[in-house]
Amino acid sequence: MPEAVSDNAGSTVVDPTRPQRSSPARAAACEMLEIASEAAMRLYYAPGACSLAPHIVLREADRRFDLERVDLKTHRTASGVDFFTINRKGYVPALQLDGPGSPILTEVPAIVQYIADLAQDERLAPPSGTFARYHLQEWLNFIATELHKKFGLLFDRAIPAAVAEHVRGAIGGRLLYLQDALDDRAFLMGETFTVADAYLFVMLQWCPLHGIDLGLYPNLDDYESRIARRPAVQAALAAEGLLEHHRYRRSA
Ligand SMILES: N[C@@H](CCC(=O)N[C@@H](CS)C(=O)NCC(=O)O)C(=O)O
Repeated sequence: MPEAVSDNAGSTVVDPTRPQRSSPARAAACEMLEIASEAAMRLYYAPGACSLAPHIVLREADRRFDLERVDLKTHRTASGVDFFTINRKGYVPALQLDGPGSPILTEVPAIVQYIADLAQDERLAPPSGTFARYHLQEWLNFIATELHKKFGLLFDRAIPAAVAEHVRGAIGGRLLYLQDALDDRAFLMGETFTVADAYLFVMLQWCPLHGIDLGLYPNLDDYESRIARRPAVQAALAAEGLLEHHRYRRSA
């Protein structure tokens, strides 16, 4: 993995080492993605939030990027900027494509696909227009709507206990589906880690926070553990200060 360097503003800079996998479809797509071809992107994140998914993907793709932390209570960034001026929706992640004043991309599924396309790495996302790409989007949408949105309710301490219990049950049903899906494959799309796995990994980190025992879903438990060992994932967890809290870290 490239070495990460932190500055005093809560930013991290990662040295570039780009994969060279390419295809004609990829090359065509990348012509439209020139905007951030070599520039350092900036990911606005909060530790352990869904922004961890694009953070992992940036590292898997060996992209050069800066990290800037956002305080989700005050909506201020580490450098003191009102985060609503960066993302009018006020939530992380937000990816600034090319330095101050450049376009901002939001929404996890859009950001992770953008990074994969820039990296020209067909391991992270199949080429646009292929059936496999729609299959990847099927997973991203499933994670966003069937897991992420439901977990969002559980993070809201104001919801009544009975509603929380109902939501936990609904999440459990989706985890059961994933448990079955992972019966015959290592990752959601098959034998290769994709951006959908980065997103699902983050959802699985939230299970123990809400009393959901991953041990009830052995395939998912193994999957989480396998992904956690990836160098890019370890680096992202470390950069967000999460390594010591990670559920699979065991003391000697
Ligand atoms: N639909 C958004 C959801 C993003 C989201 O829920 N972000 C949470 C953290 S996981 C957040 O920043 N919440 C704070 C807020 O909404 O003010 C996406 O896919 O990016």
